[in-house]
Amino acid sequence: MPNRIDVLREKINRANYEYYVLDNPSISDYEYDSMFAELKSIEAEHPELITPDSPTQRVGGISEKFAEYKHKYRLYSLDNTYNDQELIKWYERVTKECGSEQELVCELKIDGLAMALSYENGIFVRGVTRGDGIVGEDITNNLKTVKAIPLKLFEPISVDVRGEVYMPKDSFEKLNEENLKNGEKLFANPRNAASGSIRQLDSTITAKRDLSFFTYTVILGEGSNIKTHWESLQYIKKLGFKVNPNIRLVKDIYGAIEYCKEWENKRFELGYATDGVVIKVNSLSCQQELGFTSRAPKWATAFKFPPEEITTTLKDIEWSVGKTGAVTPVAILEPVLLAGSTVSRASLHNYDEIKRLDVRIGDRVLIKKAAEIIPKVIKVVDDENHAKLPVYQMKMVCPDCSSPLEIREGEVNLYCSNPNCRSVVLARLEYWVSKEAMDIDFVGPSLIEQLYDKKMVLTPADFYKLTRQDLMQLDLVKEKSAENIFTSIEKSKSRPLARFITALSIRHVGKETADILVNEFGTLQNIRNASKEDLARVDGVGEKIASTIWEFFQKDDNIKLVDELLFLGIELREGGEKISNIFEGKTFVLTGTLSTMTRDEAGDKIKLYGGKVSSSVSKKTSFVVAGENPGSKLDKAQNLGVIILNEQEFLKMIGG
Ligand code: 0OW
Repeated sequence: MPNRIDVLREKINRANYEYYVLDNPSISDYEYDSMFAELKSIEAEHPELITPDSPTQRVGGISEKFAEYKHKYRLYSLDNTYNDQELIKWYERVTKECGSEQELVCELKIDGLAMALSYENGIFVRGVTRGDGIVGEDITNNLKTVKAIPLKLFEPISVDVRGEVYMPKDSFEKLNEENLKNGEKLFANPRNAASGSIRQLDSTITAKRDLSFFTYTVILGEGSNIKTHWESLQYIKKLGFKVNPNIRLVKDIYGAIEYCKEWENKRFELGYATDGVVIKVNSLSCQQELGFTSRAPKWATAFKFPPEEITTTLKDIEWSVGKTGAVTPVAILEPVLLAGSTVSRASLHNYDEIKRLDVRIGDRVLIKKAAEIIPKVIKVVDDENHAKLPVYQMKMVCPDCSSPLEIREGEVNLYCSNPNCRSVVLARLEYWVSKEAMDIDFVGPSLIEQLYDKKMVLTPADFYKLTRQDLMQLDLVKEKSAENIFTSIEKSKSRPLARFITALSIRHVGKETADILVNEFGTLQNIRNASKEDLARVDGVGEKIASTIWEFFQKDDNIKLVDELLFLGIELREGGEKISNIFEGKTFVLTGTLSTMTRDEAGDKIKLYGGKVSSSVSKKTSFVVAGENPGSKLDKAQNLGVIILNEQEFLKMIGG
């Protein structure tokens, strides 16, 4: 006779299954809550009776960090196709290899994060992020909070499954509304929100994020009599997992193409973000014959939906002043849902683009979002409304300080002519402290505005004159944060020379050009003394950038700034920053998210070992270091035969 605690567990797990897996609850929230409360109180009296599959065990504690875990079975990526022709080509390779026509299974490609789940005797024992497909992070506690992941299967078997953790769209909107209210950063899309939520060190935060999970792969043992992927999906459902209800078995590629066309628009009605369709050969023996490339199965392909376009109204054009004084236009739009997120601003690039498009305030405009970057205005919807609107006139004055704007030879941008323009100075100061520059924590835009408006910081050198007492004069800065800010500024005094050069906001000189200059000249003094010709001769610099660099170091204000920074104790890790030359002559490209360091930190390490870092893959690339969720750079490296390193292999090369 099962005791009360077993009955409660069974009922609550069943209720979770019906609610989170079947989307079809059979009991009220009230009934659920009272059973849950009863179970918690019994377990509180008899903690020795608690079992890992008890529904009360879904909210763990706080982890220090996530342990790495080497997957027992590798998690593969997917090759992409973008149109019917490519799909047909893929299918022809499949039928050529496997002989006759092949049935295919179509699955919506959930835009979330791939996870590997392990069960022992029906109990959930481990959940690991995909990582680089070979090594991931053990986030079992966090995954336990995802109620669509069963803690106990309907069969007491030991099995491994894979699926996608994701955040439903309405949970994403709700989370962003909360973050907006609390002045916290907003997530760009549900996938980023899911990523930020599932990798919380405090799983009680994860538990509040309303994540879900679709399962799509089960690793079948040798003895399995399952012959097709479709059957495996039914089996996954039978075990108690949530399988996407829109899967479809089709007889050939034309059925798959039809499915893709149907869902290209229907997907916006779904409660979760998708970015394409995954098409898989149904026959497992044919899958076996086809096998894998180095990163993806040949028996599956991802059809990617085209980046979306949508029409909305142009309400206004705002001009913002950047760190180089460039004044760029931003379209203020009637908010609209695009590619899974609400869009209210889009790029108009520059004044020439405004004239080329002939956009007018009040126009209906078509906007498009490629990859994950800010949407852009594609064209005006040329209708009778457009003809009635006045042509847009740009007031040729800076939107911030009203100084006249200047057009510089060979430039499309307009520039504020006032070097002391508040917006320009603030943008420069913000850039100085940014991650890719001097990387100063605890100093954000609002603090910089306070420091500037109180005339405590007008140039980057002024940061290094601040005392703790100065900082405590600022609003909301108490002793502890004054200490954090002061220490963080002090720490930034010893950064690699390339970061210092980057931080100076020299026009056209970002991280990559700064690296080139340091590799070439070795010390700041050599760069300051270099002639225009010396600079122009450097591969990757050229005439135009050479003159902006040379002019920068001729200007009195800049000479004074650099001398003052050095006087205030900035110690640049110059030529001697190379601690070995193992990477001499080697060029690296970094892609994806590394788990043990940021990409900037990895870049600094590569330079410490005499290597160079580039942002694009070419035949000259020596290595591509691929972290989690690598982008198209990995595909390009693959096609060019560039050596691909995962994070572990990279760390081994630097003795990490
Ligand atoms: N995101 C998905 C999805 C799916 C795996 C099996 C072998 C290689 C891919 O909905 N429905 N099916 C698969 O099948 N993968 C998916 O997502 C992949 C996993 C890794 C990168 C993509 O997110």
